[in-house]
Amino acid sequence: MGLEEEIEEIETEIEDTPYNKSTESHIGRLKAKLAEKKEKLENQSSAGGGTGYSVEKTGDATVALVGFPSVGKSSLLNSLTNAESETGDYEFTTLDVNPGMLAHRGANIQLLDVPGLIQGAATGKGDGKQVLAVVRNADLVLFVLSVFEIEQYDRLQEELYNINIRVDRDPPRVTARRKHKDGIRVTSSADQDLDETTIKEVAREYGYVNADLNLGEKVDIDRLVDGLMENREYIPSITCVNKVDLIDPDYKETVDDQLRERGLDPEAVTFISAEAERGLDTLKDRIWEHLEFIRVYMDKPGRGIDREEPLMLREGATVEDAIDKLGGEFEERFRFARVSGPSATHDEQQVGDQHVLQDEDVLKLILRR
Ligand SMILES: Nc1nc2c(ncn2[C@@H]2O[C@H](COP(=O)(O)OP(=O)(O)OP(=O)(O)O)[C@@H](O)[C@H]2O)c(=O)[nH]1
Ligand SMILES: [Mg+2]
Repeated sequence: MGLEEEIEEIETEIEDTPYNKSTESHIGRLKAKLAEKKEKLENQSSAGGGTGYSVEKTGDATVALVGFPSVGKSSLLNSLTNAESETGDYEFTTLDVNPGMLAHRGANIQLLDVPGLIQGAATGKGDGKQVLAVVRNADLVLFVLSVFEIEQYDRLQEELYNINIRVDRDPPRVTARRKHKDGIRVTSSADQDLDETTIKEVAREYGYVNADLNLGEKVDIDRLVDGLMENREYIPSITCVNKVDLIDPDYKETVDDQLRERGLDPEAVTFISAEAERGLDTLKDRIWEHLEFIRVYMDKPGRGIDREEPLMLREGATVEDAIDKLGGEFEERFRFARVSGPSATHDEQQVGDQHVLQDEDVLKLILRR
């Protein structure tokens, strides 16, 4: 039996097993096994040589446009950036990942026009899976929906979930530390619905024999599995609705309802027309805001503080990240840094490379000769 059949069989068994206390640990074991098999399958298919879809990350952040064929992803890329991605009134016009650069509020934002999502993409049929793999490296997912096909949102979520992308979720607060003896010990700072037996079964399925397992939140089986796996990507998202030039104003109410049904707040969703160039400034602002940039002003020897062209970093960035971004010889010659501004306790505070920077800090690097 091939891996794919095995996966299908386990999936069917999970579906057919009613969920209750007496089956919980069995289901837990099955889900753990399923995750493992899926990972194996993924490794097999990515070992099969060049994907042809790897795109180098450039700029200050990367955003992936994710949507079904013909919703207007390429049109949007073209109207937001300098790129010229082919557009067409037939499906699957775009077959490669096309990058474009959006310069907005001091940041260079790389947008990736990802080919239209296809049915079964995440199971590796067609090229869908490799295409979606590009999304894993993005800093933000921009879902593109057509105003008449809001229900596609469900499918997009599902496909990303299946390739281990967790959209709009923080990583589970689950840690597992291997030991040499004493079996699996579970500690938890939250009340758990799951039985300790189930939790241990799942951990054991992952090859933990002796380990301290700490749960910092209430988990269900899926979250627990995610917490034990290392290949999950946690990426924030925003959603836009395209082709609004085609609807009557009255129809907007219907669209709003369809969005709400999916847990989307119509106010937070951006209504645009890539073709009539409507809503694009709002969309740019929202992309910028969700990327959580911070501006760091470099204090350069002999030249003073450069407030014109701040270094664009992301929230949580350290001095080390700043050095990385600057490139060149700074890394080798770095001794320490002096920081003034929001992250500093006082002006010119001396810090090391692990110091976390904040928006509008002034940074001076002290280098070896
Ligand atoms: N009326 C209207 N048509 C649009 C808009 N945006 C795109 N279109 C049209 O929709 C069709 C598909 O647009 P594309 O940009 O090629 O769509 P895509 O999502 O890149 O499609 P694939 O590459 O096949 O995945 C084209 O005929 C566009 O002219 C819009 O805002 N309004
Ligand atoms: Mg396209």
